[in-house]
Amino acid sequence: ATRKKSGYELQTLTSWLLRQEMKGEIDTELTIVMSSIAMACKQIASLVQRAGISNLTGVQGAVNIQGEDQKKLDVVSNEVFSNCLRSSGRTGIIASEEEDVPVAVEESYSGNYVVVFDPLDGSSNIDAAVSTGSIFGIYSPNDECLPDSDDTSALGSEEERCIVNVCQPGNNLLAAGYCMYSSSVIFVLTLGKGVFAFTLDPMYGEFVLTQENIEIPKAGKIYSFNEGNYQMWDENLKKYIDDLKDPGPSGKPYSARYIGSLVGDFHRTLLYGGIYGYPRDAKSKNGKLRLLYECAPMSFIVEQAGGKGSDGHQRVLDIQPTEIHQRVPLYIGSKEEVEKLEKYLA
Ligand code: AHM
Ligand code: MG
Repeated sequence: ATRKKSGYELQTLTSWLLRQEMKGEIDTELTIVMSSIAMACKQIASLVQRAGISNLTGVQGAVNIQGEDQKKLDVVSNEVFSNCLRSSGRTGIIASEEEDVPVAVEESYSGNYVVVFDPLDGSSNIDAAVSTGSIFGIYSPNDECLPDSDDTSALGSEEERCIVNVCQPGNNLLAAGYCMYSSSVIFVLTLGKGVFAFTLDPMYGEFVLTQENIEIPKAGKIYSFNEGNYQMWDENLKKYIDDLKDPGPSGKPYSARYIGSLVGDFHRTLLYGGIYGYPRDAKSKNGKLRLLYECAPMSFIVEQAGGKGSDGHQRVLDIQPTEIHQRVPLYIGSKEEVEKLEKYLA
């Protein structure tokens, strides 16, 4: 018999995950990994909100592998994320934007899942209290590189094995999501069956389900590119952007919106429609964004919402990574908008 729903019933992320587990959509292990990620995001949300107060902003001095200044909060967020995943006891390998190479979780803690993440993306926004976010993707171990016998020597070092496990195409993702630290803290998740959003209720300290089966508008007249790079772009891309600005018969050109935070720019695109792009240019032949923990998880989410994620020529999810910190151009958003751009680049 179906019980009448009381007006006071909130669906929290925890109860939603347990329901997915009962329905057989995910196993217990993945439920635990997801919960530990949610816990990490709550901790990072609190760190970001208190950043100015706790004097956590500013450069720590170290430069990460991509040659960028590492902010204190990036480092702290990376530790928070790694610690939560380790203590879940269900993660085998983790790869982070902030670490040079993926690492195997120590034997006593380790489980199966492979988790890729960017613990604090868009961190140049922190000092001005503008939106940032965390991005993650979860894979099963890559069977092709699992040892058939006890002889693991053929597989090379532990580091090599970790890299093979992590370098999987987005098509293999089991789950992906992000948490946006903005005027609200919003956790967006897909387990491969639709996209769901949960808002952190500061009163309860819990993520509460606020949007089910999100669908991105088929088209949308907002474009989100760092146009400061215009002079360095390919001619066909310049033509595309010029055409978006043409008011045409309707008298209404596209609107420009750019936060400089992938999570924030993506979240707006998901809800309002339009296109976000980070193209290749004369200086960076593969653009800026990282395939594994930025472009692939976002592409999985957008496809689950009925949109598209492309490198300009092919689906991002079809790209086989060859390196952990590989960059690819990214064009993501409403289906019709991404297809229109692909025609210009063809
Ligand atoms: P980060 O991982 O170093 O924070 O860089 C990624 C960020 C994205 O969030 C954002 O979309 C992009 O870099 C903005 O780059 P730019 O400042 O070149 O426009
Ligand atoms: Mg990043």
